Amino acid sequence: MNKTALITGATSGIGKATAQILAQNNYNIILCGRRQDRLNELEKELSPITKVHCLQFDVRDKKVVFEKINALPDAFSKIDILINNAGNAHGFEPIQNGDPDDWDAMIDINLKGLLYVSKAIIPKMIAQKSGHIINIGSTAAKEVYANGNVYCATKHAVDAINQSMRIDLNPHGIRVGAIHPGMVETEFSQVRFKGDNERAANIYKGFTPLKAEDVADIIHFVVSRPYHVNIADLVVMCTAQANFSTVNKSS
Ligand code: NDP
Ligand code: 8X3
Repeated sequence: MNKTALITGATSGIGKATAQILAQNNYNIILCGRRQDRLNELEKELSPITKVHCLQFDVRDKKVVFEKINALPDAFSKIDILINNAGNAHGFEPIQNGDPDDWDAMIDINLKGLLYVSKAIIPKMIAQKSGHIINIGSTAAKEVYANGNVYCATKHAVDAINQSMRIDLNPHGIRVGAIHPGMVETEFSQVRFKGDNERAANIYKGFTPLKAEDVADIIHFVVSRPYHVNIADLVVMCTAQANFSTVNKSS
């Protein structure tokens, strides 16, 4: 029987590319995101090759997250793989100039949203005595950088939650691991710079960043290992990047 993967943040970037590669490899997919038009478009693209179901919600909306996950149709109610991917950076300012609304957004989406979705699914995985949770962290989970403050804090928290989940779910035979990408050219910087697309594009000038497909390919590798193999923590950067501020722009 084909496995079912629920992917948050499937309307764009890493999440969308992951839905595409998993669909091509016979996983059933539950696509999550806020933008209904994007969900519809991707469902239309993937439906000819696999079973697809869309869940439209904002991960910050605790009540709706639980309602929608608990109301999944039978064909999608056994979730084998949860990919906690939804998230973004909002703003890029030194801490003294940061906008508290941006801080709320990052803490509520990147951290609390990940917890709500996980809490809605973990009891099902415990009952079925199997499951695989992949938490998308970042190199910002491993280092901090100027102006990254609260985004880095949320990703450090994802790193900590990932480790804690692995310990707490160990008795239940559930696999838990994080993937921490460096710079990936997606809509991420457009969101971080609030629609200043020129500034966003400049971030990736002069070198070859990771593509969403590169990360998706790794996610597919991770989920397709034999069940006794758990890739617990994986950091991936483009060759040009050594850390956030060390990027070889002549490569
Ligand atoms: P994108 O901006 O392309 O995608 C972000 C996704 O998250 C979208 O599908 C968006 O969907 C969803 N999302 C954002 N806010 C919410 C919300 N409140 N509720 C539900 N869904 C939400 O960025 P990426 O693909 O790059 O980012 C995916 C993950 O990878 C994030 O966790 C990010 O932090 C992480 N990451 C990204 C890196 C990069 O350089 N790009 C590097 C390291 C990690 P919608 O707007 O439709 O809700
Ligand atoms: C996103 C990548 O380098 O902006 O997590 O922190 S970075």
